[in-house]
Amino acid sequence: MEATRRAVLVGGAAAIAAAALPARAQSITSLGAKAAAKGLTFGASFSVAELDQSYGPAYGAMYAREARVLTSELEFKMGVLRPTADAIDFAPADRLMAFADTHRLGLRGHTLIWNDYLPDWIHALGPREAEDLLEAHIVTVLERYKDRVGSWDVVNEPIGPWDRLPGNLRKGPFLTALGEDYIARSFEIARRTAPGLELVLNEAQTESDDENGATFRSSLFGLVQRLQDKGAPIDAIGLQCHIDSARPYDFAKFAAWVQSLADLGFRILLTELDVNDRALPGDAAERDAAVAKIYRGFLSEVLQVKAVSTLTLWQMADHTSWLYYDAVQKTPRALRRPRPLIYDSGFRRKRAWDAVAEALDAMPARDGAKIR
Ligand code: 9MR
Repeated sequence: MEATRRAVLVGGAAAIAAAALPARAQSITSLGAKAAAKGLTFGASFSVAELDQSYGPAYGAMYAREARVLTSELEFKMGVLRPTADAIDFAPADRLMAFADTHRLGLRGHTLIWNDYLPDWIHALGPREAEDLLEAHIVTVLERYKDRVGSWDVVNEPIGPWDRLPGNLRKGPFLTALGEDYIARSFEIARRTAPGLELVLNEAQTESDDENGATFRSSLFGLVQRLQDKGAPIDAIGLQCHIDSARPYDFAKFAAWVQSLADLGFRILLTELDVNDRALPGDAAERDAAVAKIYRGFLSEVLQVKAVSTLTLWQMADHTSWLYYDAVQKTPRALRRPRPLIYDSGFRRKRAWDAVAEALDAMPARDGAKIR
């Protein structure tokens, strides 16, 4: 019964073939299984709206096969949950829970508090109202989902050097209302509301070996130390890792910095890995090889850091990437489309899949991992 239902959901010969394999042979070929064998959690961001596309069944099957944890790409964002001041729309998040339940997948919540991508009504709030919303929002969402979503990006992207504020903090209604304290406050509310959840501070743009990367690294490091001094209950630091082929990188140097962050006493999550291929060759095969090389180079260094406990990609198939949607919107007629991920738009594994698989096979096991 189970095999039949799965095969129907997948809707493809590949899945029927996979269902016929013995359990071990089947699981060892997935990235989720490879990572789990070393004590690392592997997954990707997921959008329930993709399930409604013609390719929805193949999309769902890919996650069921490869991932052990899903990150909500949109479903917990304030723009989706709180489109207006007096309504909360839990339907997309509930649908995500249902998908994860069906496939027995873990969940990461992204994100509770973010000073960006907010509906206009939140930007219009006064400081007192923003403070009240911060508390009410964290409590409401965690009360509802705490038993199901074990890890949360409590605060996303606190750093924004372009705003030229003290500490290079990113401006927005929550910073305006509470100053830097909005961050510690968010973590305290989350811990108080739902002890036992993994509480993560998530940040972008720390990876590149240029001035921008250096600014993000030092600003984040300083912020994290100040938060630690205050006793803010932060369990882990999330590093997004949107690698951009147009920027310079020194992955060994970056890994050393990740280790220094871990040495402060944090677990590290690589939360949004993908590779922007904009500076790579036009030819798709050549580009796929170059993208794979970047995945390999990056992961072979960063996964050496044993404090890295989770690796999540930002989507898994090229055509569902934010980079792809962005490109379609900006250049609707262009023939070239981004190929930033490990599956192509026909849900075929790309060379980047092999690169990730090899890096997972080669990395050291995490402490306490049960090697099978
Ligand atoms: O991929 C997400 C895209 O579909 C949304 O329009 C956008 C705004 O909500 O957010 C994108 O995801 C971002 C994530 O939430 C935070 N880090 C950067 C991600 C890519 O922009």
